[in-house]
Amino acid sequence: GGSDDTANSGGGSGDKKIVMGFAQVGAESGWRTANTKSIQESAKEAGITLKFSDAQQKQENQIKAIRSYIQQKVDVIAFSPVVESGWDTVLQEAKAAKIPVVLTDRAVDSKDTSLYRTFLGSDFVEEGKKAGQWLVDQYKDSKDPVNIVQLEGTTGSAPANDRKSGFEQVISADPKFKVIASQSGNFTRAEGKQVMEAFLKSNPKIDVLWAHNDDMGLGAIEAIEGAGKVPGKDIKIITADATHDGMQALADGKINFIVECNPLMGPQLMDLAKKVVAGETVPQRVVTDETTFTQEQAKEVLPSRKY
Ligand code: GZL
Ligand code: ZN
Repeated sequence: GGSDDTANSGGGSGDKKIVMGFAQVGAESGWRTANTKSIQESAKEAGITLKFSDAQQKQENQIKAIRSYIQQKVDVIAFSPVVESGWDTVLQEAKAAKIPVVLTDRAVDSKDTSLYRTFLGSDFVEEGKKAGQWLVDQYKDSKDPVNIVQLEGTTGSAPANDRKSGFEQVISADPKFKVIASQSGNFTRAEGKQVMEAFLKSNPKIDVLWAHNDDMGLGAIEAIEGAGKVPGKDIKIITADATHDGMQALADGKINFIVECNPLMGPQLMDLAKKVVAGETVPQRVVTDETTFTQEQAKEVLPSRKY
């Protein structure tokens, strides 16, 4: 579709279509699906040619994809690093090839911040703190121990590391809060269900589940109901993301609180990419705008949610 600009022999850099290589994590969750849709739609709207790859949550596949974009001499590379570590080599190759890199969604722990132009994504520590604060407020009048189980995101990923540390920072203020079990469910519904089944078998008294995304929380709900307990009542549930299925469970009373993580970063990404390709300086860090939802708020906003 659109006008065929190859016919336009202007030749000026202004009218050459920007080619972006995007190395996506995978298709592991409802959040990821919404994120991919936002990126693909925004590229079209921005007139940017998008080369897109799905790494099935494997770092070596993302590295392969980035290397292929370097070979193809794309104008800009963007990706969401599945884990924080192990990126310096391939990012140095992109730098040597003079291809700017934009980080979206997840962070890398590279010390050399010249390896990427900007990092556009949520503050996951903040998200963890919001989850912890809700719990502190819920139990402010009780002295009894609160037994918490935690379904962590993908091992080594920024959201898993940072949501865990933000949450634990806040609840550590009161020793009644006890994280009695904590394990990765790799951000998927199936693994969230499996791990929750194991938690239920080995822990007779679980008061709260903190799941690092809706999908693991929804899998855990199946496990909780399978064990004859009532999610949202016998076991309070907090999740992150606020995707449609999570918000539906929140409205239905099976989840108690959701910390939003906004996946709709496509428009900002395309805007940043144009600036970076044009050689303009961009902020090193762009933090995503997002909020939290109670059961009442979920009922109100569900009809107007985009994902
Ligand atoms: C967070 C994102 C996480 C989501 C999960 O920004 O990286 O990955 O919370 C997704 O749903 O799998
Ligand atoms: Zn980190």
